[in-house]
Amino acid sequence: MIRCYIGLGSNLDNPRQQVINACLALKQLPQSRLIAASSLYSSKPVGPQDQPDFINAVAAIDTTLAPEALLDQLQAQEQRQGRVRRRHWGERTIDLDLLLYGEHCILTERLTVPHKELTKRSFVVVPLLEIAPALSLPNGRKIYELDAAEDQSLIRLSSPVIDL
Ligand code: ROI
Repeated sequence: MIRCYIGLGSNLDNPRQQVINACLALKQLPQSRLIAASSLYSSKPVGPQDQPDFINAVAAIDTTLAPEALLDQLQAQEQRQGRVRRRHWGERTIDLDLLLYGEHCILTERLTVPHKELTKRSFVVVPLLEIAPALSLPNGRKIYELDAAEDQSLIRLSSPVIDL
């Protein structure tokens, strides 16, 4: 089993419910087990500012799916939730990003792991810290050492995503 971290984000069509539904879908993934889900966070958009705030969360799963098979599953769920993407760095119904796949570094046409923007984005780092405070990146860097971990602008909503 490989421990993987998945970032969830939405700012369209009832974002809170979109993130909850995606998290419920992670619970049903084949060859996998949902290990943890963070609280929901409200975050200001990174990218164009004339779009709604996002709801973000991070989940941990253990899986025996290969990286691209996992990516297929995540993209299929995005489609099931009617993902629309109106513009680059714009609003979206649901985004499911494979952030980390164990300690592996993966660079293929479809996949860059760790996720390129992971270390810069507080909407990923802060929920990640909540569920895996001691986590290190494949390069040995602790996530609590990242500048993005200090961002105070993220608002943690009281509700946890789902019961495990
Ligand atoms: N901004 C926030 N706050 N949260 C996201 O999940 C998110 N996702 C994106 C872009 C548009 C870059 N900005 C975001 O893909």
